[in-house]
Amino acid sequence: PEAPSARPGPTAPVLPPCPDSPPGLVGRLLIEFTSPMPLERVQRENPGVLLGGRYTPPDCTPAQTVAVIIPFRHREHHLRYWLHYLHPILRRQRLRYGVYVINQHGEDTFNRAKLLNVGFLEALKEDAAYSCFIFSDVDLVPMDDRNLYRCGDQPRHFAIAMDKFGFRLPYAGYFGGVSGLNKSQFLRINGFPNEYWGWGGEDDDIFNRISLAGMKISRPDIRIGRYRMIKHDRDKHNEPNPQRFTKIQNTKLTMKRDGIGSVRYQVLDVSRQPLFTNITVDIGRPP
Ligand code: UD2
Ligand code: MN
Repeated sequence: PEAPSARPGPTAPVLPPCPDSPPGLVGRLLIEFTSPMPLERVQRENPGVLLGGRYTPPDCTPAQTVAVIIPFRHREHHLRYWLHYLHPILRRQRLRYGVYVINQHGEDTFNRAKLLNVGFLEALKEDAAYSCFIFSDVDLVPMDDRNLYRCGDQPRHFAIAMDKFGFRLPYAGYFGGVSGLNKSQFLRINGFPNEYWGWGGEDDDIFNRISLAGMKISRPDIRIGRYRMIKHDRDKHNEPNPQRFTKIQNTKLTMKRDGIGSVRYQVLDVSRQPLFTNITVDIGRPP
C-alpha cells in the first residue's frame, strides 16, 4: 500500500505558467452588431466568469493580472455587445482579468481620460495584484483574437486598424480606442490628463506623455489589430472640446501637475455584476 504522504494532499496543484502564445485562438472573427444582445444570454455563454467580471484560467498561471477599464455613460446596449464578444476572447487568451465599467454620474460634460484615471485607482483598490491596465472604449471589438490584451515593455496601442478609418492608422501619433500600460509605465507619465472635458484631444495628450517620458508605442501587426466600432452618433454632453488643439501643445508643462497624482473624485457606488464591476463616480464638471 501507498504511504499516506504519497497521496494527493489538500493543497491545490501548482499550475504551469500560461504559454506566450495561447493554444486554441481562432484568429479572424466575425463581428456584427445586428440583433440586440440580452445580458442573460451573455451570462449563460460565460459561466466561467465570476462575479464582478473576474476570470482566472483553470489550466495555467498567467504572468500578469489585467484590469480592463471602460469609460462609460448611457451606452448599455454597446456594453452588452462588448461583453458578449470580449469575455470569450479574453478567456481564450488565457488572461487573469477583471472588467471595470467607470460610469460617469450626472449629465455634466463627459471626461473620458479622467474616468480612466479613476479606473486605474479603483481597480487597484479592488485587487492590488493588477499589473496591467487596458483602457477600452465601450464600442470597440477586436476582429482577431491574436491581438493579445496584455502589457509589454512599452505602452501598447491595440486599436490600430478600425473599420471607420478604412482599417488604417489615421495618423502616426494616434493612440485612441484601446490602449494598455503596465503600472510603472502609467505612473511614469503621471497617468492621464484630468482636464480634457468633452470630445477629443485626450488620446493625443496621452501619446505626448508617453513620448516625453522617452517611451515608444508598441503595436500589433496591421492585419491583426483590426476593430469594428459600433456605429453611433455623438453623445449629448460630449461635444468636441474647442480647447483641445491648444491643450495638446502644452502637455510638457501640464503633465507634471495634472494626472493620477492630482485626480479628485467621489465614488458613489460600486456594484459587482455577473459580467463586470460597475463603479459610478462623480468626477465634477469643467471649471
Ligand atoms: C474617438 C476615440 C476615443 C476617444 C474619442 C475622443 C476611436 C475609435 N476612439 O472615439 O478613444 O479618443 O475619440 O474623446 O477613434 N462614452 C460613453 N458615453 C458618452 C460619451 C462617451 O460611454 O456619453 C465613452 C464610450 O466608451 C465611448 C468613448 O467614451 O466609446 C469615446 O467616445 P465616442 O465613442 O463618442 O468617441 P469616438 O468614437 O469619436
Ligand atoms: Mn466611438
